[in-house]
Amino acid sequence: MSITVTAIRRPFNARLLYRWLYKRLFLPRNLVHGLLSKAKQLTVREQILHRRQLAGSLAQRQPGSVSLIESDAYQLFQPEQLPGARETAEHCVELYRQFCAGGGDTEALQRNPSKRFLLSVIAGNEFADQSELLHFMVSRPVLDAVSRYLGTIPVVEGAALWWTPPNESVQSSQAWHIDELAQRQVKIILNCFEVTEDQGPLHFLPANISERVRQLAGHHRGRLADEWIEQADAGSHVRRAIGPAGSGIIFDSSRCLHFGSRGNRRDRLVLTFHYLPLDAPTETRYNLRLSRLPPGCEDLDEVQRLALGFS
Ligand SMILES: O=C(O)CCC(=O)C(=O)O
Repeated sequence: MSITVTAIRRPFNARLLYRWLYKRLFLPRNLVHGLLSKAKQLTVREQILHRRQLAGSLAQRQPGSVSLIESDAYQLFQPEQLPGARETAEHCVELYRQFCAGGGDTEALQRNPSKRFLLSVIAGNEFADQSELLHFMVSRPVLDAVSRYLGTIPVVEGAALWWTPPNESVQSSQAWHIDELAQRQVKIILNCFEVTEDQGPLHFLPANISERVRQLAGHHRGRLADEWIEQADAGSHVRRAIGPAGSGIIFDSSRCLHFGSRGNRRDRLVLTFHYLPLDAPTETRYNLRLSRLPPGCEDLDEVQRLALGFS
């Protein structure tokens, strides 16, 4: 039986409005989040309900599969724990090789002379013809774990293949921060090369420790100085996403303090993508919003299609 697949109605893109309210007018984050989420809910009420119900009816977690628990909101994983992780990492390395062969690396460095980190090899809708990678992003063990944690079937809102060359800067996401664009979201960072200590691995704190540190520091927005981690006696809780190609981390980047790409002495290549509720307040700059289901994705089930924005 053939089914008709159509792009679902998506709420309006609130990025400009969010930036204006939060960054220009400096309104409190909770207020901005609440306003924008409410406005979005009005436009897609039925879908939100459907996604919540579907998330509630998911089967129990299989022993050994990934999961996120409320208190610490992260899980490090090894390649064998996530089906397809190793192959996905290999595929990304091939894309990076093609990027370099076409001079993309030189161009990216010239375009960003003062930013030698998280340079996009591909980003956002450029994933439209990467059906293998899209399959990995919506693979059921991960999607189910995320849906249980968020209480809804989310959308894969953004994706990027990031390359970080050697650098010595400490700016922007190289300093401790949370991702401020939602109250909760789940991000995956997949190591595509083996990542060791000298490749600027992601450093992070579990959510409950992050909350304690932020409270002590009175942190509401922006970056947090390293000293606060020591002051809060949280140094021993810092974790690193180090490991072979295909290893990585799944975590709530809006609750877990983190930074990465700091002090690289060697290149690092990571695939990142993240899941947000449909009514999340705002979008990222590497937004994935596909207008039609990409060829090669016809076999996806309903939950997976919803995560890519299709009925
Ligand atoms: O891995 C990194 O370099 C940092 C990533 C990061 O901060 C983020 O994805 O929000």
